[in-house]
Amino acid sequence: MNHTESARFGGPSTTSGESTNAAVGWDTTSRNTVKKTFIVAQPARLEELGVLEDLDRLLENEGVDAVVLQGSGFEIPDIFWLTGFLSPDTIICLHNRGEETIVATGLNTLERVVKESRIRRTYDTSDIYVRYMVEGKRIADAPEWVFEPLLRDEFNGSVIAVPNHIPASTLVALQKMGYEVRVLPHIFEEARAVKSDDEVKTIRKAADATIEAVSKIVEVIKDSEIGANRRLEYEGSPLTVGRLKNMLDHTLIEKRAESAEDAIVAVGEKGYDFHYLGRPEDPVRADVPIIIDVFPRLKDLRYVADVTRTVVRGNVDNDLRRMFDAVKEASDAAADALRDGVRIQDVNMACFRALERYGYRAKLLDPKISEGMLHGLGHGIGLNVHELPSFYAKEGTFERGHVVAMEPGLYLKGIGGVRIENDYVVTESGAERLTVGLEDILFV
Ligand SMILES: [Mn+2]
Repeated sequence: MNHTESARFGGPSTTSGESTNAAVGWDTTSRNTVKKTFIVAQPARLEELGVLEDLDRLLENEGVDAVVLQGSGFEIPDIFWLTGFLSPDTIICLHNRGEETIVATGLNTLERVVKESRIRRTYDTSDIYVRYMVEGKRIADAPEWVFEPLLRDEFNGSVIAVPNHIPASTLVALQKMGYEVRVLPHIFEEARAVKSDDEVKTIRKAADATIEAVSKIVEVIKDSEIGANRRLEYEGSPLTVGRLKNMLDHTLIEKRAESAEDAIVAVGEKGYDFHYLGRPEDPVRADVPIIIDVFPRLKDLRYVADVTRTVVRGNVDNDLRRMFDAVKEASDAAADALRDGVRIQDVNMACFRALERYGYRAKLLDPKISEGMLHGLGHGIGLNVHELPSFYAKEGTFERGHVVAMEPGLYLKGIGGVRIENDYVVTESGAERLTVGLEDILFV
């Protein structure tokens, strides 16, 4: 009996639209596990939207028959992307090329996968997990206990791909079992690079939350009094970076979003170091650029946005104004250049040339410089803050469905930094901006 076919089509299926209505078909033909095949009425969104075709095509190009994942949806974005299952519990995914993904897990996690994920094929490992418990072991101590029956029953090929984040113990176990294992470090990231309409919609939600949070603290900076030594005061007490970040976090949490790591609030010359996060006790001052770079994740939907604004309260001298003008032009030039099929390096160059017109140089063209645009133009965004496409790719083009953050910036010693960052989805006719509703240049 072909277990794969039985798992896909053997169980009774529900056709009602109720996502919690799971029918259970029993399959006791497996040799040492009692296997339940669940057919649930969850919409298989990724399949329906054709996104999994990207993964299958990549696997085919690499000549592999399946890919295996192990971990939790919270820790491993690839697992959440493939299954829609958000949990701290470790699950094992087997994706045979061209077929529906199988999730192997047991006990109450299995029930939750059936109820909460879009997975329609499961492999019950409950009795194996009981054995781990009885013998006081964990999967890492004996991965073959679970992988041997799973692959024997559900895998018909010989070459298995694994991403870089597979546990080392599992990699070794798969090799010992005699499978040819190919490490494809970026296989899922490549598959994830082109977003579905649904994913773009979700990133737009993250973008809205981010813009609202940044807008709120820009208002606070605007409403602050300029006190002694040009330090800002808000509602009667000194305005610090810590206070601004707390306000940022409060707005985000109301939108069910939270800073993925931290946020950058860099005041004045400290912004020259474009990685400087800002310390809670840093005072917020007038007449200097304040870089606010926020890259939060939606708590439930997991996608991120990435927005930077540089705001000045008070006086803007000519040198600083010139930096803003240059960065704004670079930002617009890059956005104008971004479209389906354009070479990645051409978008970089559109940005750098705009800066050159103002006499500023880019480190990517001139590695010796210590002032100017000191970092790359941007990065893909999605379930991670930095993902494909890479703006450093020597060859390669942007494709329809890529979602990117572009963040031209200028950094001058003694002055600090000016950076503008917005998120875009690449379309056939150009770039559609997702981060809307807040001016790029903010003199308040
Ligand atoms: Mn960014």
